[in-house]
Order: sequence, then C-alpha cells, then structure tokens
Amino acid sequence: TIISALAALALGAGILASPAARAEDKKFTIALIPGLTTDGFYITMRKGAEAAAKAVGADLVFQGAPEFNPVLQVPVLDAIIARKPDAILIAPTDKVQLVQPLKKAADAGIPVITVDTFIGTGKYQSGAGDADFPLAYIASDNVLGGRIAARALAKAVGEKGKVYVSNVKPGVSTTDQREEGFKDEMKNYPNIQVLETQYNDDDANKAASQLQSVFARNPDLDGVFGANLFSALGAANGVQQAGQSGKIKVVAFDAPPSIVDNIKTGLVDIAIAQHPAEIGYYGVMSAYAHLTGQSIPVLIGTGFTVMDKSNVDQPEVARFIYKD
Ligand code: T6T
Repeated sequence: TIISALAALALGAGILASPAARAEDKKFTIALIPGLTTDGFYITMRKGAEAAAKAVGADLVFQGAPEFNPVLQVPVLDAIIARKPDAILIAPTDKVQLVQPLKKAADAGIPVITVDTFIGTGKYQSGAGDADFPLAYIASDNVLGGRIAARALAKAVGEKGKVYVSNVKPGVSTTDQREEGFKDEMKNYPNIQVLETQYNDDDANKAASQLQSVFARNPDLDGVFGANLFSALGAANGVQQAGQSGKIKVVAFDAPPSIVDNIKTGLVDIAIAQHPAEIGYYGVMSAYAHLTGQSIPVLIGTGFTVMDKSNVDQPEVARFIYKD
C-alpha cells in the first residue's frame, strides 16, 4: 500500500509531466506578419487572429512593414525569427522572394503557415519543389474571385466593350490568380476586349492616374476591375476625377469601409469582400492545433461576400466590411 501509493504518485507526476499535458499548459506565442500594416484587409485579419489567440490563451504578435514590398517584409521576418515564436503566420509579399527567408524559419524549427498569399505554387507538403515546406495555406480562392469579378463586370457593361485590370505587380500570388481567373472567364464574352493590365505597385494614386491615361487613350472605355483594395480605390477615384462615375463601371476586390459610400453613389457597382477575419482566426487555430499535436489541413479555403446596392445595408452582408 505504501508502495502502491508511491506508484500512484509517480503515475500522477508522470501524467502531469507528459508532453501532451505540457503542450496544453504552455502559453504559445504566435506571430502574424501581414502584407503591410496599414491595410483594412490585414487589420481585419488581425482581429480574427486575436479572437482565436484569446480563445486558446496564446499571445499574438502582429508585426509588419508599412508597404507591400518584399524588401521591407524580409527584415521584419528576420526580426520575428530572432524572437523564436512558436509559429509564424505570414502573408508573403512575393511568391519567389520570400522562399529562402521563410526557409530560415523552418530550418530554425519554427512552423510556418501562410495566410492570404502563398510561396512557390501554394501546394504545400507535397514533397515537390523547394517551397512546399509551409504546413498550411489559408486564404480565399482567388482564381474564383477573379471569375466572379469578370462575370459581374461583363454584366455591368452589357457584355460588350473595353475593360482592363488595375493590378498591384506581378509575383503576388493572390492578385496574379485574380487576374488569371478574370481573363479566363472573360473568354466567355467575345464582345469584351480586355486591354493591357496596369500595375500600380499597391499605390491608389498611381491607379487613379493610370485610369485617366487609359481613358485618354480609349474614350470608349467601359469598365475596370480593381484587383485589390488600393487598385480598386484608385481606379474608382480615377473614374470620379474623369467625371465618368456610373459610366465607366467599377468592380472592386476587397471591401474597406469607404466602399459602402462608393456603392451607394454608384461609383462602384460590385465589391467582392474577402473574409480576412476568418483567415486570421483559422490561421491561429491551425497553428495551435499543430503545436498541441493535432494534424491540420494543408489548405483551408475561406469565402466571399459579394456586395452591391441591393444588399450592402443588410447586417449579414455589412458584417464583412473591413475594419480600419
Ligand atoms: O486583397 C488583399 C490581399 O488579399 C492581397 O493579397 C493584397 O492586397 C490586399 O491586402 C488588399 O489591399
């Protein structure tokens, strides 16, 4: 009985010290590195991530660059790696340029999950290529988003005329895929000509002046697809400055708070809202699941909410307007 009491104690101590119990007791630090800090999309993603961190008792570190630029993002990533967080969630700003910097994190034993954007082909854990090491990718289906945009713009312009894509820069997985989906879907509308893409480097002012130049060269311009928040904002401002509000149709990807006014005044016809809070929430939950010994899906696809004049006031739609 003394012996069995001792055995029971030892057993109890053994249970307390077992890796599973320790993993659950540990306070994890999860880092979230956005594409840039001053963007309603990532600000909203952070809110979802914080909600999940709170639910599992983890600390969330949110740190990013002021611009969507790999040259500025890599030093932030290096600083985060030096702090040795338990996991890194990141929206890589270039498919290729973030591969080696993220490999350093993986080599240091820090699990990497990409949110919103991907590196390489985005097919992770496949044993193929040098960029398949992240554990998971959590994002919108951006090819599908581009298709939705094409159908909406085709409808808005009456299935004929000239349109173009206002985009960020080549090499960004999300916006590349939106353009791909858009152009592929536009093949179903033979009377719509898609003009050359204009790259604005995520600068809304540049997107606005490009709209005016494209319009100057093509006075019969019918529509524009703004492939992300700043492209859409800029294109819409350009349309307004050119005095073409309601005449040149605008389909916007993303839904910052100002989108509501733009939809109501008729400057923007359709906004395709992503669900960034959901991306942040499932990013943290996936990291936590992995850190506590669960297996996790390699891909989590989040949805869209398509907003227009008819539904933007409905609470179940308006809840997807980004925070700022
Ligand atoms: O559209 C989002 C994001 O999905 C994309 O990767 C970069 O631009 C945004 O952050 C909007 O500005």
